[in-house]
Amino acid sequence: MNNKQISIIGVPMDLGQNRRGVDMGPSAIRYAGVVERLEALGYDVTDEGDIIIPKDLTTDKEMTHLRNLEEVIGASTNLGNKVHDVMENGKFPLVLGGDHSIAIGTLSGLADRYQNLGVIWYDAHADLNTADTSPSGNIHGMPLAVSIGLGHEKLVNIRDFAPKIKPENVVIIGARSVDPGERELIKEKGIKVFTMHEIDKLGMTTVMELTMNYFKERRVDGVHLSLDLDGIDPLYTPGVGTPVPGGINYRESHLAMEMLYSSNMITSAEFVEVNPILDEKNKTADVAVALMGSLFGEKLL
Ligand code: HAR
Ligand code: MN
Ligand code: MN
Ligand code: MN
Repeated sequence: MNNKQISIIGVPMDLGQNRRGVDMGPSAIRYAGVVERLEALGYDVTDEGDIIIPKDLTTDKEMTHLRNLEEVIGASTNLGNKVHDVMENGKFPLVLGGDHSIAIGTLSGLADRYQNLGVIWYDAHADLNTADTSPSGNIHGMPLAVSIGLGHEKLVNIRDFAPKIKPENVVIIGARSVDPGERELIKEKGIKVFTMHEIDKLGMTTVMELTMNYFKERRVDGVHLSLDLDGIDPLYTPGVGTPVPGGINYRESHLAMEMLYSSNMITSAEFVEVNPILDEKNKTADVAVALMGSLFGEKLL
């Protein structure tokens, strides 16, 4: 990691889905010792505190295909502005979620700095739904679609420009629950996906080498890691709202983070979907912090 200065941004957001508790994710990750862990590696860490999340004022929750749309727009804009400011100050943005809808805000803040940003989407899901294809109306199933410019106009145009990223600069890793509309979009846009099938077949080492070579070929000017804790098998990270069995295991995930560290490619990161209410003794936040350790250069020996 070239940048030795990290800014932590908490996003206590739970309005992108309908299970309570994921708003406590940033607290759980702080409690698991994120600041101390990164400081021990020699980083200068600033905790910027939490983004303000507008209060959920919607009464007709079942009436909309975009649950809590206005609040998500407000929070995403606040987060995007904050991420932008952190980068202006030359610091590495490390965003703690919160549900995955926050990626809309994070990417909106990164996008005016990086013209050709690569994105790793480490997730059981593709998060490529729009209001038309979503089975749930939950915006946390939509952030990748929104960021490539597809979906509700107000979401797509957060911070007044679109799209934020190019579909051909995205690599999804760990997918195993993909909706029909998402599958079509992946084909149509040629989005690179390493499903669990490829991870099993090729092994994580090859998957990460292919990912990094792909970004080099695309000549990206930065790489954002968007890590949804449900990408990992729920055996290790049970504290997530939408667990899917058959996921990436603990050591494979560490290997992936270690290889990203060695590649020197990562320029920002977010860790999302930690829900301490659904967890077992803060296990999921502990895994998140352990993975951050590897991402930022922790060695076994
Ligand atoms: N694909 C489903 C939907 O759109 C489930 C989304 C699941 N949630 C997440 N995102 N945690 O990765 O509703
Ligand atoms: Mn996700
Ligand atoms: Mn700017
Ligand atoms: Mn997910």
